[in-house]
Amino acid sequence: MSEHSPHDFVVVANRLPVDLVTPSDDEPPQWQRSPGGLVTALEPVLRSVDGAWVGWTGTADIDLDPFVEDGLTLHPVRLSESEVAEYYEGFSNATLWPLYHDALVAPTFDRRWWLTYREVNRRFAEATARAAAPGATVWVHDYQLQLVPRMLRELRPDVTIGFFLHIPFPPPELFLQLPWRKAVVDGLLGADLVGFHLPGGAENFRYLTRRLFDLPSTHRRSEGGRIDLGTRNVHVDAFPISIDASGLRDHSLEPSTALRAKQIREELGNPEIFLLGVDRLDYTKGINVRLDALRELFEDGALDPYKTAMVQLATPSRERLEAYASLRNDVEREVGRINGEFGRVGSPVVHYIHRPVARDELVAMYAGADVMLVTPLRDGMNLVAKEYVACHSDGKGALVLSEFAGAAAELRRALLVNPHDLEDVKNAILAAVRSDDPGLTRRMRSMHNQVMTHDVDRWAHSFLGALRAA
Ligand code: ADQ
Repeated sequence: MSEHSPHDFVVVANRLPVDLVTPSDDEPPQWQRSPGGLVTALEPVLRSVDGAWVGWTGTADIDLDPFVEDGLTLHPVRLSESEVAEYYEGFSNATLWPLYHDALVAPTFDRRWWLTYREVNRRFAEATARAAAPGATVWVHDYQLQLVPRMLRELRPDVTIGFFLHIPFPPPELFLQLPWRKAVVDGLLGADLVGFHLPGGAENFRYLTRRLFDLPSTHRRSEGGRIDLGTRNVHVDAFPISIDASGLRDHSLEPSTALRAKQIREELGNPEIFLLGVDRLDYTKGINVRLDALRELFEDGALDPYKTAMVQLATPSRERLEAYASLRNDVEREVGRINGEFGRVGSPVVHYIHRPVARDELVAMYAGADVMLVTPLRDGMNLVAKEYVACHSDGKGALVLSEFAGAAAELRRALLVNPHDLEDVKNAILAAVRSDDPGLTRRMRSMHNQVMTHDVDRWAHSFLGALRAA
């Protein structure tokens, strides 16, 4: 089948699963697969039903026809420079992102951004309508595209539409601040199934449909929520996302991983305790929470800085936004402060890397770290916590995990902390560094089993199964 003929299964996401990269000035740009969990989960489904993927290339002002890359049919959506600023950086990342994450940073409400968000959502809906075969199944992803389900249903009443939100769906009193709240809820109600990471998100959404549109709904444990629109029903439920757990476990068990993990420890100066943080540099991730806790533990004399090393990987993210630039300053100041007070020549305490790290290196870090610090102030799920656990079939290591990460609902045996309570975080770190504690091994084994049996494949199938049933 050619890339121009319609497809029975279509994934719609802000970004395509490939990035346009230019290796050097003399070479033409090439497509590189971005190996995210979503692609890993959906690739087999896409291949088995001859599916297509609709999304933006990540570069402004590129006009491309649908094309096939590595066997996947891709339908690029064009965004202009100003649309990137208003739809993506503006409404998506400076309005919705902070609003949905407890308004940790004040959301900006800008009417222009909203109009552009609507316009771009329409373009995605139109591209999807062209890509979908009669009666196709369409799976729309995330907060950038909440109006697509309604717009697509108007264009193509024959298709089945699922929507999944990757970030938290906020409590009603926060969501109701949004001047365009009715339009967003109505946009989502265009879907047959709306999925969230947690039951709380689904409940918040169901409450809002009652409050804003007076829609009756029911909830049963076995079948989730059902909102009655009169002419049809919209199903809402929780589907906690996961990772390619066995792929990651196998990677962690390769001899080259063990070798690299040992080298990393040596490069860190063979510390007794190796702590790790891995995040996008985002204000929701609570990077300073763990740095503050660590500094205080050194100040109190509870931890010895000469025997401790921490690696903080922080991928650059949304750098043109003010809140992100100022977060970067704060994190870098705190890293400098700790190293200034407690580091020695040739051996800093905190090793901070503001770059994405290759997968092999990341897995070696996960496998080698004694303690993983995951302390977001709010996080939809947090895949890093699950990735660390998948790399510990050996039962070693300890996970300090924020109660405000979606992952805490499944990883109940982590050392759970309230990231707003610094004493709580410090105590958990102290409990985590007791590597001779057999209780830590029991915790890790139980979490490892949980992650191995609840992988991303199971997530995708459970969502698509529910969509078929809806
Ligand atoms: P994110 O906010 O991006 O995702 P997360 O779930 O932790 O957060 O995923 C980050 C991914 O990037 C992980 O796979 C991690 O390995 C990788 N990564 C992070 N830093 C890296 C680095 N320095 N080098 C290489 N790789 C790095 C959003 C939501 C989450 C939700 C996911 C999936 O905010 O809550 O879990 O979507 O739904």
